[in-house]
Amino acid sequence: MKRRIFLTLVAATTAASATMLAAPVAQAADEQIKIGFIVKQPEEPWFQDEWKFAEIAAKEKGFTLVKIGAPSGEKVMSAIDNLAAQKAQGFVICTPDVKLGPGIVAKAKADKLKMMTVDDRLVDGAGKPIESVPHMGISAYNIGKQVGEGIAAEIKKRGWDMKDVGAIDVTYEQLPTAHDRTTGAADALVAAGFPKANIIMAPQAKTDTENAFNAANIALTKNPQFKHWVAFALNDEGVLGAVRAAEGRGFKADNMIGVGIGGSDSALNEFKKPNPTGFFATVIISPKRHGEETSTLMYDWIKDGKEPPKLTLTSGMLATRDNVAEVREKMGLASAK
Ligand code: FCA
Repeated sequence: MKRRIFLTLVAATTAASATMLAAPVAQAADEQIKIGFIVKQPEEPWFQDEWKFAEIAAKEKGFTLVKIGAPSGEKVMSAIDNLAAQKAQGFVICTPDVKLGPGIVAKAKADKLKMMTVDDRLVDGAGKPIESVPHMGISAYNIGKQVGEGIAAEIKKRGWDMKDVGAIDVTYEQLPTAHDRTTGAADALVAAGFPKANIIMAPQAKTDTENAFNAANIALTKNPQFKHWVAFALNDEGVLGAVRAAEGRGFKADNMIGVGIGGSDSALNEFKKPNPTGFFATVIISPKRHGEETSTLMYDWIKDGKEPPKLTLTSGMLATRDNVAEVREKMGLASAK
């Protein structure tokens, strides 16, 4: 009797170890690396470009990319749960609201997902950046300065008297990177001799063209004294809103110098128009670094346990319709379209 039980146990153990031997293979197939890429405004060309470059990384490294648009806090939270349910191991995110920071960090932790942020850095309850989460953003203040310097150089080239020029400063103060960009632009203008009083703040309610258009219209209506206008904002979409508003009041390419930040389709389509518009230039930033490099960093983290650098700030290059192709080439973006 005892002997029979013993033999049964041996058989059972052997069967179990056979299953265990087979297990790692089955597990490896299940454990395909899956990475989420969550963005706040999926309709914006910049974010489409980020996704496109993230796809390139996914193809090259052989991971699965899950693209999710999440324009609200609720959508972000369900996107993270959804990624966990799909057995993703991590995600890259540009959040719709940086103040969601602590909530997003807690959710990722509860779902055991690695996370890094792109473009917009999360802040804590006191408004300080959450430094424990790896982040890749643009060097916002410096890029803003490039915008302001570009505008100032063009004002001088056209021989405008700066006292006759108004500047539409399309602001979005609740987003630190937006604040830093427009502050950099305003500072550079003032440093070039532009009267500070001629810089008109035009707060936008959302970071899109329509809201910038509405904000710029108010600035234009309230300031009929200016002969010429210039405009800057956190991105190309904001400047396009100001350019369209100015056009509506008769300030066309000859009397408007708008300089954006981005260099995705919003800017490229404007440059492709047969006649120049008030959208004079853009500081091209890199969706390749922000899409391909971030997702590769996440992949290496999941695969090899190598954590991404805590903070990476990328740079940009000013481009007008005349040299946009050349600048895109220099930034390694030429083959992407
Ligand atoms: C922010 C802006 C985007 C883009 C990105 C780099 O998220 O909203 O338009 O400029 O930074």
